Amino acid sequence: MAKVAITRRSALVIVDVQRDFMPGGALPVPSGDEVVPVLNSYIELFDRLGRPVVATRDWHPPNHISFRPRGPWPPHCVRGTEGAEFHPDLRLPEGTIIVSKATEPDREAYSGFEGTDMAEGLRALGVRRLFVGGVATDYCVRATVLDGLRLGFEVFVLTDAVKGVDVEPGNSERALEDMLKAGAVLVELGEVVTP
Ligand code: VGL
Ligand code: ZN
Repeated sequence: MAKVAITRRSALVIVDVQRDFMPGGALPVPSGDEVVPVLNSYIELFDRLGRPVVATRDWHPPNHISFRPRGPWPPHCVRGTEGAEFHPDLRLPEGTIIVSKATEPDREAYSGFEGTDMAEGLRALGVRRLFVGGVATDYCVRATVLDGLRLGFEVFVLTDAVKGVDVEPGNSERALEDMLKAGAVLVELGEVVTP
């Protein structure tokens, strides 16, 4: 098993672990809540090492372009609503950097880098290596990982801490292949080592 180190220049990026993406929410990711305990394990590791933890959140205005009938999705993660809250069992540490995205009515933004200052914020902290988990594998995780690579970060995808929507069967598998092809590395908890 390949080992991957949480270096001094590493950060954990948790994508959109919000109530509306969980079973029972407005746009549920099947078994989406299963990422929560695994992410809590990663959070503990990063927090113990004093490495940054970033949590992105979909933070839509009520008339967002991605909502029917303008877009493909039911209304979800409307800023300030209960559905937009992080999963209550996600143990985000004090000092978590929260990145709100897709906040403009007429612009879709699946990536946590799109229209935000996440790249600048991470670079200012000296971060070069990202460990990315969350939902959905085939949308916001994929877009965030591909953007991270394009922006010059090393990106490790936490395969045991992501879940996809799979509107078409296989979409999450294909998304992981796309990330691999673009240069991402797939890892799981047992492969992550601390210095
Ligand atoms: C997402 C669909 C719509 C995601 C966000 O977080 O993956 N998917 N908005
Ligand atoms: Zn959305």
